[in-house]
Amino acid sequence: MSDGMARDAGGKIFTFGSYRLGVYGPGSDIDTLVVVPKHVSRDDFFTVFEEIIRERPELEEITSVPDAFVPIIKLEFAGISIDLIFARLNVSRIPIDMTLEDKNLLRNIEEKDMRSLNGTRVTDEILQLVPKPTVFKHALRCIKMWAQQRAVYANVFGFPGGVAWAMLVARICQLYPNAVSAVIVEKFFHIYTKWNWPEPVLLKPIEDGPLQVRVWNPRLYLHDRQHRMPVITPAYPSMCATHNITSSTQQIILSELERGAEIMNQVSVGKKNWSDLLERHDFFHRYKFYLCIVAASESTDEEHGKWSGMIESKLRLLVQKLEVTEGITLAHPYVKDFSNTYLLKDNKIEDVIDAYGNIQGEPFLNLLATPTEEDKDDKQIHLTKLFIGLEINLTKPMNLADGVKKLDIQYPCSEFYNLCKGWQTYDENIHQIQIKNVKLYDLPNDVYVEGEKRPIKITKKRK
Ligand code: 3AT
Ligand code: MN
Ligand code: MN
Repeated sequence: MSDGMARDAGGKIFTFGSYRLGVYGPGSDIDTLVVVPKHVSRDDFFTVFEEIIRERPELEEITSVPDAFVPIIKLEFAGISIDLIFARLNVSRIPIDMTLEDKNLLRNIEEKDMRSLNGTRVTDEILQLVPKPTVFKHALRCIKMWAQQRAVYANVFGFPGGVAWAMLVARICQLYPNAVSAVIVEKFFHIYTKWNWPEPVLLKPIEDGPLQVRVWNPRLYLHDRQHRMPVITPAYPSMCATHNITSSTQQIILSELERGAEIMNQVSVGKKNWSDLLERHDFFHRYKFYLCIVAASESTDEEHGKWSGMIESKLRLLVQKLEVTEGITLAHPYVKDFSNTYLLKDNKIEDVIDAYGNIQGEPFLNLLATPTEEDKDDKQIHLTKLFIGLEINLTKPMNLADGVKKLDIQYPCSEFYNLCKGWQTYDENIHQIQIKNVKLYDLPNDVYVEGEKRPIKITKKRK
């Protein structure tokens, strides 16, 4: 192809995610989609294009994952995190004024390309479907901040993620096209506390399309009928963005919405402030019993990331197993993990894992050194811990051996171990997993943020 022809064939960069929606913060990345005409291959993206980027002096870090579900190149470029994904369309030219809304663009393209296009197609449609984009953005910023503070923002752990919260806010904007952002936020809480779940939240009627792909349809698919709080993406093929919500996380989301509605009522009569709405959650004060799930590896940071990431992605399955365990009324997953790396020296790996995740182990852990640049090749252990808060009701007679009521979580835990150990690249010499019971007063110190006081046990003195 001549230079002139190549230039005419074009290509275009789109964005999606929080950057596209205009709700990014200091920690956000720029989610970017590169769209190319049919003569450019995905292979070119990961070879030719990647090399061009690698030669740039602004480049600080680069990781490419060509065989991911959505293949991606992650960059730190001039101090900015950028996620780059790629889609090749079945057209010979990509003009500069091209948009991606036409669903016929999805014809005769590969599945990976279709998945890559989805993020931009969804965010673009959301912005088109709200009456006043600026009102929407400001209201969404508030809801995002609320959801983060209240620990109900995390798709992997069974809460709505960024796209789902965006669509939930967008629907309220449609219902009140003339409202300002503060009113949208207030209506948000009032409408969703009264919503008739599992009635879906839709921004427009679900469309049919030209492809052999599944579109969300609870009448047709049992799977879709099981969605408890469906929030449906507008772009063809419509999907449910809240697939991961379980019975427990639904209960938690609903009670947070109730709290929000109540505070909004009080704000409107001047008894409370907006800052009360955005108060930090009390997850590590709220339950008497917690489970701490520890993922550990004796290998590289990157290897550990894969192992702990896999466990995180399966955590909601443990939550679902716990939910149906007798004596457990709620299994509440926390939305963040905590990680540490220690030099192993002469210590046994089992001892480190045993000490990790409760306050009793802290004196021992504090004696271990964390690796520096110098000893990065020495033997080290990477640890990640996750928490599930348990609400327990043992009023029903159960396991009455010795007349003592006891909660038995062996079965869900061993099922979870098996699930994790069934991972394709599981290696028992490298990967470890442990689930331990931790009582409220035994939680480790690092779960509390600066300025947050850990709960103190009030022991009644006998007179
Ligand atoms: P930040 O402001 O960047 O923290 P965000 O909403 O932009 O929030 P992300 O950058 O993590 O969040 O994700 C942007 C979009 O990329 C959301 C979703 O459509 C897609 N995405 C993110 N993670 C995955 C994933 N693991 N698999 C598929 N799509 C994903
Ligand atoms: Mn992003
Ligand atoms: Mn991203």
